[in-house]
Amino acid sequence: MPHEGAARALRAGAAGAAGLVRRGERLLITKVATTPFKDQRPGTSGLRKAVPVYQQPHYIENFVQAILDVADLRGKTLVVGGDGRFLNDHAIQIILQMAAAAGIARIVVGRDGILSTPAVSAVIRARGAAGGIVLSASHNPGGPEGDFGIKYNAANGGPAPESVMQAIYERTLAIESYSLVQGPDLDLARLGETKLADTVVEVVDPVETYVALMETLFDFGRLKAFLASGFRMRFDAMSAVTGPYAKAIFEDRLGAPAGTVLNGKPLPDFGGHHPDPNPVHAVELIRELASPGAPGFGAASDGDGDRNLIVGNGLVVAPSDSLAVIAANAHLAPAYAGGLAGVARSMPTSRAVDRVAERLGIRSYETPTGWKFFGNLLDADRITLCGEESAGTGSNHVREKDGIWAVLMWLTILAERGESVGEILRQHWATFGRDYYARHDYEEVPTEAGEAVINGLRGLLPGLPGRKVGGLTVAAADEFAYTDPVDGSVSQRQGIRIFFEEGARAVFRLSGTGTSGATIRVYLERYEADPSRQNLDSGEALAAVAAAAREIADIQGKTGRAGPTVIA
Ligand code: VG1
Ligand code: CO
Repeated sequence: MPHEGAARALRAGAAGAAGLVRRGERLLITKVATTPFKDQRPGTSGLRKAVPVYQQPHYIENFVQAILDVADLRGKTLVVGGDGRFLNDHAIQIILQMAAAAGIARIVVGRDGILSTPAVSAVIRARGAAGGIVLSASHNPGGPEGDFGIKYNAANGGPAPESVMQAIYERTLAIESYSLVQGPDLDLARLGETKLADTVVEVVDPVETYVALMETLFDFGRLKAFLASGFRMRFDAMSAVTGPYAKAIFEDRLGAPAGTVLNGKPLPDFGGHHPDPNPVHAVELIRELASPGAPGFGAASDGDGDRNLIVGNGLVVAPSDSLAVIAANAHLAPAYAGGLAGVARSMPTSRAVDRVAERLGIRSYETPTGWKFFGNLLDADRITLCGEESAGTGSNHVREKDGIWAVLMWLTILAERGESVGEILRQHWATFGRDYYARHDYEEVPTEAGEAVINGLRGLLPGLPGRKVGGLTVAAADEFAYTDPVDGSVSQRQGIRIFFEEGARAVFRLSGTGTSGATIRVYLERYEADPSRQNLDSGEALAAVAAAAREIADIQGKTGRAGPTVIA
């Protein structure tokens, strides 16, 4: 019995397609006529849309065919997996059938269609695959009313570069047909190999390769002894993909007691929650860590396992600070004991990691938002660590950000230093200064209003230097553009930056992952070198720069919004 998608495709094929084009003993490729969708332009991280958009006939197939046409994977190996959200299993069967029709030699797929984003990256690299398809809308909610997404990763294990994603988009605008091998759904619950036409489909344990990689980076014996000594932690998998990974690592390998991993079963709708590890959606974990007798370390990851949140007793570590602390302490983990080649951060990420790099005498690169911009720097060994303010940190072990890796890094730092999360953070600030940081999001504003804010700021740029706003003076202002130092490719219009003389900065950009209207992101930071002023509430510390940003951008005038919908 063909699954719904194939049945739909076959009906569509009967209606107006070229029909069956090749008939072999076990090979039956169906070519289905289709017409382009105009909205399949990938954003910051693949093609992310509301589930009903993806449920339109041909929608998944068109985009997958565009990937297969551009990537040319004939005779090669492809890795496929996702975060288990609604549509994951349906889309995976379509991808298998289409990949077989495209002549891919071997498809490595996680059991039950499950692989976290960093695990896909690890498997691509371990298996020498030519690429991977990741099914996820990351931290966006799932379920029939939620979001779905398709990402394409290249042979280095990382998100395909902009030029490839642009070519895929252009292909979606010209597509006239797609091809698939008909057949019943494959059983993805059983490990091992089956064949779909001439293609080998290999179902693998989603956790194994990833856990083996972590064991090469960290001293598991040391961490196990630390947890056995009575140190307690909590990991909130948010009913998303990291549950099985976290249980295998923290409970099975490192011996933390059962129950250390919360919400450890991946659910198609994430239990109705946002699998977003931020202070709003991880509020229960934060509350538990603040209660008397709580464990000393809390962490959470997102839908697809690439983000992380680090929580101490009564405090949450800002992701930009976490990147800086990891950079300053990386030598404590075996894989990084020899030092770092360099570090990188996305432009809106605070400059805290730059201060560490300066002290270490290594280079800090500033890239546009999105992990794909770190790939070349990692491949060329210019950097070892990188991260983003949006709760992503990672290293050269894969080419994605990696939530559990960051947690193991922090656990290592806690074990080696024997201090609390709060003590480590305060000492870091005392040494390097503190970069107070916040992001204000204005979600679901009309697209034109979002563009009006950015266009308005662009027009103001030449006149901004010297302007005094709410007690601050603009020192410089520009629109960020990036020239990749490895391949020379240029990415324009990556965000408006306003620098103030008082050590503050405001950055404005539009989100490239939202699925309805525009989301304006305003990133605020202010440097404080004086330890006696490093324990302010960050809202208070950033009040002046927030007010200046609001006034300069005239967000209220252009959008009608008096304030942000989310403060992260
Ligand atoms: C957001 C974050 C960005 C991150 C991207 C994908 O993009 O800001 O830092 O790389 O999400 O992360 P945007 O364009 O909405 O600001 V994930 O974990 O959602 O794949
Ligand atoms: Co994610």
